[in-house]
Amino acid sequence: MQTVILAAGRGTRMRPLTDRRPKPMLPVADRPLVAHTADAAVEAGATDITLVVGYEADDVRDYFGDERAGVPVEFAVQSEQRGTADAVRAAAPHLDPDEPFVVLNGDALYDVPSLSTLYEGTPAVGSFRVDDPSSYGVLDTDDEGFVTGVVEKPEHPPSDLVNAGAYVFPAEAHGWLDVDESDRGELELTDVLAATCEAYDVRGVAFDRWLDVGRPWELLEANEWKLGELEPRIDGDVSERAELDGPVVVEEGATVRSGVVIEGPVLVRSGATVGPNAYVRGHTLVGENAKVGHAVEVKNSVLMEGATVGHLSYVGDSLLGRDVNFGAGTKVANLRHDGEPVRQMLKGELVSSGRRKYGVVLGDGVKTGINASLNAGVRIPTGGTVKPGESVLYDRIDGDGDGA
Ligand code: TTP
Repeated sequence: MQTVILAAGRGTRMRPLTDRRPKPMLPVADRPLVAHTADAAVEAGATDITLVVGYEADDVRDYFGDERAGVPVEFAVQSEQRGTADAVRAAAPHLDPDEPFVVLNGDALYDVPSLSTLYEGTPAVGSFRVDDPSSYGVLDTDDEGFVTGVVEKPEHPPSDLVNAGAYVFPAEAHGWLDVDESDRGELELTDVLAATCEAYDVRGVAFDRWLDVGRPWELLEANEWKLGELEPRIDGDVSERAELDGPVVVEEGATVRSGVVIEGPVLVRSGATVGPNAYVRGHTLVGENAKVGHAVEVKNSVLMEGATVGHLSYVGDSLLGRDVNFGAGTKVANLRHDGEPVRQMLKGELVSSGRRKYGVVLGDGVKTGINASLNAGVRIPTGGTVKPGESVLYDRIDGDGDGA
């Protein structure tokens, strides 16, 4: 079925990681986030893919080219982010108006068997069961279990099924894309779904696994998921005196030196070096050309391309942007003394990450001096510096808050 993947978002909640790249291009294990969406779509039955791009569009274009696993890929530009219905409207010239179409959010991970079930019939909407749906769009259903609509952030949720941003629309819906602006000033795909629910019995397909990747800690969760699925493989240069336990992938061109202990799931990408004498623990991505040096411990973290943690450092539950450089002895805190979930500033508000263990989010090119210490939940902007011996207790993005 023809498939539209929405990848035009600015990803402001992911700042500073999205200062220079669109959110769908953030790394999740061995490929960008949106590549997981596209690959799941191909496996589920996409016959052609239109990627809607906007912010930093060339990054997405350059990565995909004109096909993915034999399925043709085209690009539609949404120049202004006016909402998800507007994004699909931008894709319309690439679609066959006489055929149904699938729409997927390009910043979500879907499990393939569930997505395949979604592709099996028209119309349908994907959902995911959560304990507290009140902060999501929640599906309302009739007595027969068909979806009647989506209620945004309801005080009294009509079900525990949240909208997973995955839809199969009938051909008629091509004519229903001109929706009115919603209360929050956007042109929303849920209004196209509402029109579809009026005309059709819409199936709700509950996904077994799903993850919306909108906030920085969700990028850690996405990597936890996808690193856990990697098949162990050693193509790089690994010292006989290194110890690799559990699922570990060392790509061709990567080096693991003596005295290193790696506990998978861990992916060491091409050009990266680990060690000597480093300890890399589960769910860590050591990105292309990144370096983890002597007496460094890294746990449950993402080191993007070229990030360097050279000597005597601890990095836990953290996201390090491209070419970040840690001075010797830099330490990251990832736990509050009161054991409460670590909080982080997001769009001017202090938000709970829901994680007891959560470290820092550093923009591309951040440099720390020797013996710097970084408090749990702190973000440092792209190109930011931390002085030697400095303790960064509070968030540094736009001065938008005073606490972590
Ligand atoms: P959101 O997560 O709501 O928006 P975003 O990605 O810009 O993130 P943030 O709120 O942090 O700024 O978007 C959901 C999906 O829809 C995502 O895949 C991006 C896509 N999208 C578009 O392609 N065009 C749009 O106009 C909007 C609003 C979203």
